Amino acid sequence: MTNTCSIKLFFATGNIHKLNEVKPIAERYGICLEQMIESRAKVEIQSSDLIEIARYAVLENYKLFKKPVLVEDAGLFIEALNGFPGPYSSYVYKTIGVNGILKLMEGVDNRRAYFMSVAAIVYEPFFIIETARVEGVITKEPRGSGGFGFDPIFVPRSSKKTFAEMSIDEKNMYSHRAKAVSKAFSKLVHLLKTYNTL
Ligand code: ITT
Repeated sequence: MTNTCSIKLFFATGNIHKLNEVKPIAERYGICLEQMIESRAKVEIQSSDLIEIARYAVLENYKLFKKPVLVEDAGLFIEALNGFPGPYSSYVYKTIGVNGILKLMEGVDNRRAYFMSVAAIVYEPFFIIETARVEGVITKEPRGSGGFGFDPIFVPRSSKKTFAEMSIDEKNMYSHRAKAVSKAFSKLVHLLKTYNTL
């Protein structure tokens, strides 16, 4: 790992919280992240597979902008709801939201759930895709005001706090996103070193 910024990556996301979470992790690998602010920052397809969504988005962004690009796609998978909302998390959050999920979970004892993240990078000539998940439980009430999305109702295993009750650094110690992007950044640095481009 290095502390200087020797690699630049454009993060294709419309979500500033994701950028704020990933930036400090990228810096540890000597990677400077810049948000891709062009109007088609994130090209999405509807698919039931997060890996397919991330792969398509990163390749489309690279084709359009010809810049080294990172895409990170995530979803919440609730066991008692057969993995719902999963790849539809964004739409479900915008429509029924946190309270809608809590309503669907009323009277349900099995609160187990996980977040999954897929981090995909195109950095010519390399294509990297890494996944990670964090297991946890869905609370009965929303708690905390930090973070975004379903953070107020998710408690990762071995913590008592919801993601929304944590600082960014604390969330990054547990999160699906921190794990997936760390794996992808580590692989990128390794490839660049191996091929003497760093
Ligand atoms: P992009 O522009 O990067 O696509 P997004 O907000 O649409 O940003 P995702 O597609 O990765 O993000 O995630 C889909 C939804 O899943 C997101 O809107 C949240 O509601 C939820 N989600 C994903 N990661 C989360 C996290 O770390 N904490 C809470 N909710 C999360």
